[in-house]
Amino acid sequence: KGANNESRGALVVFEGLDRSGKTSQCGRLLSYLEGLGHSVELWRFPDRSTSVGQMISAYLTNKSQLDDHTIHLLFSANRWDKRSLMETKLKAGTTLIVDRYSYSGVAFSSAKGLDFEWCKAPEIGLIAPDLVVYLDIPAEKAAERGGYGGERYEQLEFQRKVAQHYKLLEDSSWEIVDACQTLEVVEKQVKEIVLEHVTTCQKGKALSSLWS
Ligand code: NYM
Repeated sequence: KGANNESRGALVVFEGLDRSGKTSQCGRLLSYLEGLGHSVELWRFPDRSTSVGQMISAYLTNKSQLDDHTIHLLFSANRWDKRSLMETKLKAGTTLIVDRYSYSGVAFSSAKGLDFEWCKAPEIGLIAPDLVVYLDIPAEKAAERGGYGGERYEQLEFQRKVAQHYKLLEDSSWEIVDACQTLEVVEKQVKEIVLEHVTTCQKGKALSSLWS
């Protein structure tokens, strides 16, 4: 739990291509921070449990077809649905580890050919992460990792484009971790980076908004 009433939780986002190891690393980080006595929760986007999330899930599993703009706005709406709860949790001192966020939203949709600035617009005003851990892996290497599932977007050529668009989103909140290393080495680097940021937030760093 936080050291005093003013200390807030950190918003830590994981980004990277499909099969870059985000989900494994998020799980390990969660146990680590819990073990240190922090109040921490693991979230993910898309959150498939909400009504918007179910529409997104149907789209990703090819059970429904949607215009590219429409699905982009649904992904964004899925985050807006959680914005106020996110703020409440952070202010109450809970650190949130989030598996994908607005950067996925923009990188995947703009890789399809949608205008980059248009893709960013609906994300404006969401809470800005204190830290974005980008798990960096070439699309070819990610594809070798047990192959992709059958969901939309899980194709080598498309993932290459997504990687190019992710690069355009990098800002000072990003830490790039080489995801070609072993799970254990990545885990160690992630823990060090995250702990430093959690401490900074406890010391009173203000929350800010995307994209500024
Ligand atoms: N995805 C995810 C988007 O296209 N836009 C978004 O805003 C988000 C959060 O959904 N291939 C894509 C990236 C993934 C897919 O994510 C499902 P996951 O982490 O495999 O459940």
